[in-house]
Amino acid sequence: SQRIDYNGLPAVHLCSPDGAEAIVLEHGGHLVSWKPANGAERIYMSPNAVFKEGTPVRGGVPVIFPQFGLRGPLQGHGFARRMNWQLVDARVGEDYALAHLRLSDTPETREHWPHEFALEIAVNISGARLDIELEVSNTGSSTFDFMAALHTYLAVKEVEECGVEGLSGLACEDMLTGKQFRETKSSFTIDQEVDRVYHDTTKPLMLNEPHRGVVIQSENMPDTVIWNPWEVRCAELADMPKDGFRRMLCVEAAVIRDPVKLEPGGEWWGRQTFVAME
Ligand code: TA6
Repeated sequence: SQRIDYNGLPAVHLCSPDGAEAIVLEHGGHLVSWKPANGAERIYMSPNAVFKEGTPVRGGVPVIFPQFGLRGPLQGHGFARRMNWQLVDARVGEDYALAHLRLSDTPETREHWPHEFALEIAVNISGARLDIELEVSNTGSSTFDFMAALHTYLAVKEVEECGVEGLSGLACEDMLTGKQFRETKSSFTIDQEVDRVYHDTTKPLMLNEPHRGVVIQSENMPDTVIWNPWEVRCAELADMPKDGFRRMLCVEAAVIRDPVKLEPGGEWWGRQTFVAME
C-alpha cells in the first residue's frame, strides 16, 4: 500500500496480498476505486468528476455528514465530503489491507456546525469483500444530532439490466413524489429516475447484473437510499457525462429518518459491507 497522487489529490492505494485493491482520497475520506481479488472495478467514478479542494467528487463513496441532502440548514449533504481528511493509518496483513482516515472539527466546520467532533473512516479490503466503517465521536461538551450516509456509487455495465433484491416488504419514502409506500416487488428494476429512502433495511441486499452481482449489507445504518438520476437529471449534472446514469447505481447505507443523538464523550459507528460475486 502506498501514497499516490490521484488526479492531483493525495490518496492511498491499498493492495491486499490476495489481489484486492482500493484507492481512498484524503479529500472527503472518499473511496474512489475498489477491485475485489481477481475482479474488475466495482465503483463508478464519473469521467467528468472535479478533483478540487472544497468540491464534492462525483462517484466513489462520498461520506455524508452531518446532514443528508437538504434536510436541514447546511449545504447539500453536509460538509464532510468537501473537507480534507487525514490518513492516520494504512496497514497490510496476510489477506487484507486497510486504511483509517480522520476528520476533526476546525474553525471552518464550526462555522457551518457549532460542534466538536471526530470522524473516522475505516476502509478494509480482503478477497471479494469491502468494509467501509464510519465512526463519529462527540469530543465537545454539548449533545448533537446528525445524519450520515455512505453515498456509494456502484459501477454497472447497463443499469436497465440490473435488479435490486431484498427490499420487498420495506417501508419506503419516494423522494420524487413525496409519497410513502411499502415495497411489494421482490426484484426492483431501474428504468427511470429513482430517488428512494427505504427504512429498516437490516437484511442483505443483492444488486444483480447479467453475469455478476454484489451483496450489500449495512449495520447501524437503518436506511438505504437507491438513487439514479436517469437521463434528464443526469444532463443537469455538470460533472456527469450524458450517458453516465447508465453506468451507475447508488446504493447508500444511511441514517436519515431518525438522526443519531450523541452526548458528550459518546461514540457511534455504522458500516456498509460489499461482497462481489463474479
Ligand atoms: O442520495 C440521493 C441524493 O440525495 C439525490 O437526491 C441526488 O441529488 C444525489 O443525492 C446527489 O447529490 P449531490 O449533492 O451529490 O449532487
